[in-house]
Amino acid sequence: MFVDKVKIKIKAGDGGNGCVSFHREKFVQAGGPDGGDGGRGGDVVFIASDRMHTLMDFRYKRSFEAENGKDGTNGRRTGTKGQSVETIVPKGTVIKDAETDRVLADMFTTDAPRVLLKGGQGGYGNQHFATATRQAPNYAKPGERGRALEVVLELKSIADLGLVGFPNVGKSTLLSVVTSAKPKIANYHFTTLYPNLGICEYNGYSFVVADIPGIVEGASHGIGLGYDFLRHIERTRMLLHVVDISGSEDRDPVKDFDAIMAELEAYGKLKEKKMIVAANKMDICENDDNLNRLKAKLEPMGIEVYPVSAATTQGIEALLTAVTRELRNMPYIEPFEEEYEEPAPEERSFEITKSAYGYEVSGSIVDEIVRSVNFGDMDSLNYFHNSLRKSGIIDALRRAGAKDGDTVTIQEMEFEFTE
Ligand SMILES: Nc1nc2c(ncn2[C@@H]2O[C@H](COP(=O)(O)OP(=O)(O)OP(=O)(O)O)[C@@H](O)[C@H]2O)c(=O)[nH]1
Ligand SMILES: [Mg+2]
Repeated sequence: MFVDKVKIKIKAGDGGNGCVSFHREKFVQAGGPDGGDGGRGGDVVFIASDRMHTLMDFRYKRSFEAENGKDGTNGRRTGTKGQSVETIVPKGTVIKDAETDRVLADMFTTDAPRVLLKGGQGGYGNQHFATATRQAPNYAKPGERGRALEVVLELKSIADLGLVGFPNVGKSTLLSVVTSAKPKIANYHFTTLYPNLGICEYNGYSFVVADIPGIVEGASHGIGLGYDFLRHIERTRMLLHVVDISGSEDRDPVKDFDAIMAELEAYGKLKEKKMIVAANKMDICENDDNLNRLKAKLEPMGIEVYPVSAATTQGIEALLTAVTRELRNMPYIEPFEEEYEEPAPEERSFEITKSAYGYEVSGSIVDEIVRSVNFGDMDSLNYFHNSLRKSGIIDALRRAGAKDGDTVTIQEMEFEFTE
């Protein structure tokens, strides 16, 4: 089975929590704080490979999570960093944000691993919170949470020359003749079900050829195999349009040509690509009528037509000479523009609701502050109060009408409001 589009979930590792600990040693009383920092969470990394050709593996595994960082421990020991998760995708895979459809990365080359999500930072241990007046800080910072994201992987093959045409015209045969690829070839429609790539070397020039399934009239409406697979020739520099010039199966090569062009146009930009035509199966042509009709139509449009036989290899050299002449003068295709933004730290917010009993504060800021506090400790409570003030919660409560002595509920804990 061939899979070239999948949706997966990725998540960076959470940072480990900072540790609360105090130095203990024989004969040393009241040692200082020595809680280590949490380790960083692992990253989510993508690597492109040219030995993988489909996204099939992702049908079975759709979730990729990096390891969390370990918590810090006593003796100022930093927790170990979480293992990154390295995901291998076929070269040419485009990674998009499933929600916004923005291109996050185009895995265009095999030598550039991409960090898509960075692991969360580890939290500071209590060793960092000692000051002259606060020698026994009883709190530490929790680790930062790793970000999670849903992404769409889309394989868009990277090739120089794309073969297009009706089914059974000899596209795969041609690929097998000009490259060492061994595609399936048979005398029926839709023999090719997924793209085959091969490398052609001709007169010291080498280029990648992509053979795709046949296109029929109405492919853009889902007839035949549809036309989604055209994404695999989107990035080619040039198209080689193969027609069965012998008109076998009672087909008319000129009409076939038009039908394919209509489908390419329906797909989008493909019609603007440079195109050369291979009039294939010349070996079984009774005369040159079809060839002459096709030439008469296309040559005035600037489209060259080369009579060939993939079966006997007649005309192949002239065709390859023309193809390499064009390719040599064409710029290479650029990767897609990436719209990656360093993910903003999770939107931190809070909300105040007023009830008959007083005020309730909720939201991600509160969760984080509460996670880092030891409510059994006076110092820690001061730190808590300070954090509430710094994040604007005290002001917001006052604006909402809170007065000294009012009850404020934060995560099921009740406090008396004091300015
Ligand atoms: N006589 C003759 N037969 C050919 C030639 N090229 C291909 N064929 C035959 O045409 C049939 C179809 O060839 P394929 O290469 O599978 O055609 P295709 O265009 O890839 O077909 P799909 O994958 O179905 O789109 C096979 O039986 C080939 O042997 C040729 O130049 N001359
Ligand atoms: Mg084929």
